[in-house]
Amino acid sequence: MDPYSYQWSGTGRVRWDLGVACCFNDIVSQISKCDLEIFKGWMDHENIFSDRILQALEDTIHKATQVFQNPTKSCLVMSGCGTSGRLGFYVSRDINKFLCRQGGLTACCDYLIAGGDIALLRSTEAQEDDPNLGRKVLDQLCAEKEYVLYIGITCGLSAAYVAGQIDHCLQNLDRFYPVLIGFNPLYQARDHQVENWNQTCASVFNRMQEAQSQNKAAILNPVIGPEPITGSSRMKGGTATKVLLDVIFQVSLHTVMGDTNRSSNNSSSRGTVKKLLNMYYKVLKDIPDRRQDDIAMVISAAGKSLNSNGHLYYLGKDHLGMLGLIDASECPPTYGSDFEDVRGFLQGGFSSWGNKEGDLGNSQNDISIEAFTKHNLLHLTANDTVILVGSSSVKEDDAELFNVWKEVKKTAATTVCLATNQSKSQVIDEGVNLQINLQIHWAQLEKYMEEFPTSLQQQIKNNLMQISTKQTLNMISTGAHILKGKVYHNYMIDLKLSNNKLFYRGISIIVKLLGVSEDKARNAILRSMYRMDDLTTDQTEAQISQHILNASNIPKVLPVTILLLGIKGCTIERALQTLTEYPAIRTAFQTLSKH
Ligand code: F1P
Repeated sequence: MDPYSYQWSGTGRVRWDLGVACCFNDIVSQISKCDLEIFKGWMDHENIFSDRILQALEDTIHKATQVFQNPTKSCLVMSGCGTSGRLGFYVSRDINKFLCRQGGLTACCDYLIAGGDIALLRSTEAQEDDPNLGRKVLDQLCAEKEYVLYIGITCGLSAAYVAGQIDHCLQNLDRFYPVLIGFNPLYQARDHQVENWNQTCASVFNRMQEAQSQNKAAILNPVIGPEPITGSSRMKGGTATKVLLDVIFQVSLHTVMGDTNRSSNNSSSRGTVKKLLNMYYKVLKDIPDRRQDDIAMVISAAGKSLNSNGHLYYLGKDHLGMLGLIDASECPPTYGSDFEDVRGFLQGGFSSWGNKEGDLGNSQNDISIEAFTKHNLLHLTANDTVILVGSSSVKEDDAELFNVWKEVKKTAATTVCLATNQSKSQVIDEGVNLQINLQIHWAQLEKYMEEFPTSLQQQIKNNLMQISTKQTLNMISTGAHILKGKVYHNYMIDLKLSNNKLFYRGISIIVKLLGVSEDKARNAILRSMYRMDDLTTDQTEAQISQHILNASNIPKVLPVTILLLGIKGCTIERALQTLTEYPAIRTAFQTLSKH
């Protein structure tokens, strides 16, 4: 069996070709099928319903319960890089809000993300490579706490930042209970050398096994199969992360909120976990099935916008609106797109976003509806698509959002409503061009909900609406970039090589696509990064962190590399000229190969 056929990090097998999916409905159904592997598992690996994984989930739930019961001396920290860090932030904020709404419970969740709060909006992957930084910020955050439930998330078991933190927990097991969330088997954890460290992700994560056998750690790594777009862990990996985190909190809060038997009764807690997982399965299957045509139409509109140098904007409020910003933040690193191409705005701006560092300041990062009104509204044209995320919860008293939406509908832009709790056939919004009704069939889920108190039922419903919204937004932005030619077979061929893992991912994509050796691929990538036909010795011999520092902001590194290697005698100048004429690398490659 080829061990790489299901690996996350850049080497996944082509199971389907999203780059040429023949119609938009195909994109929806292929991504949906792929998401369901979260529950069905992959080949004969341990999946989310395997005994060991369910046990690890229950152990984590038990520890979370203890933290919620003793919030002054303990805390719960979710940490990760990129999408994993953003989802940790998102969930921690959601749970804290829930805790504050319940009498007698105290907010005690916190988050860490490599690169700090700005990384919640903009990718800053270089810091993902730094285990010492990870350790330091965790240590500082928890200095006052006697007991910490630490949940480190790294879909590919590949982030040194998280490995540094787990290492810290393993050295302080009297205070820390580490949980690792990821979706590769442990033997596929990243084993590359980490600069300035004598360990690797694999060596640290493997050490967790011993702690797990002594009930001092938990490894939550169901294997869920490759991403629809190789390595794009924002999609299925992100969704699986949110499912696991949601279930951990839903069950532990259930216990804390009254059913005290539950914490000591593993079989009933296992039953609850399975019920919840089944609800997530049903929602993630049902909505794309029922709304395939609607989602496909929006993908088509968004793709046309990106293809004609227009924009895709998400407007929203609260938790559903935040998902628009998270989806947007992932587009530049994944597809090499400009920060302005896909952007999200939130009613209330940073105060509603709720990050620790508060207002992240300058107009470029402003996420408020006011900023959208000031800088974007007036420039909307027929080339833009604007999506109101969670539209059914936007009421007239949300004056800011309500009024701006009225104005958006008067422009030539394509307007889309993404509604979550509409009744079946209700018209969502007069005057809107397209709509996707993400209404969940609650009646079918009633039997699963019965055992939960009403306030928790509402929380579970919110979480299910969130997961469905996340999935739909991922489909739209992914589909739009496929239409823009940013995907070849199922590889993202314009990703930013902005950290060690992504540098190697770039090499492996080139090796796979062009059948060249690793050395050749690396050399051509460096030529493309430095925009030089002949590299200096300093350049060829520099550490990877140096290349990233020098050249990670250079655009179209992989497209240029593909042309350099794929076309005989192609120079940097010719590659760049060709990409100006044919911005979609697929077309550029096909055109040049004919000459
Ligand atoms: C973290 C991550 C991804 C991002 C990119 C770089 O991955 O930031 O979220 O899309 O692939 O890495 P992981 O640590 O969760 O595997």
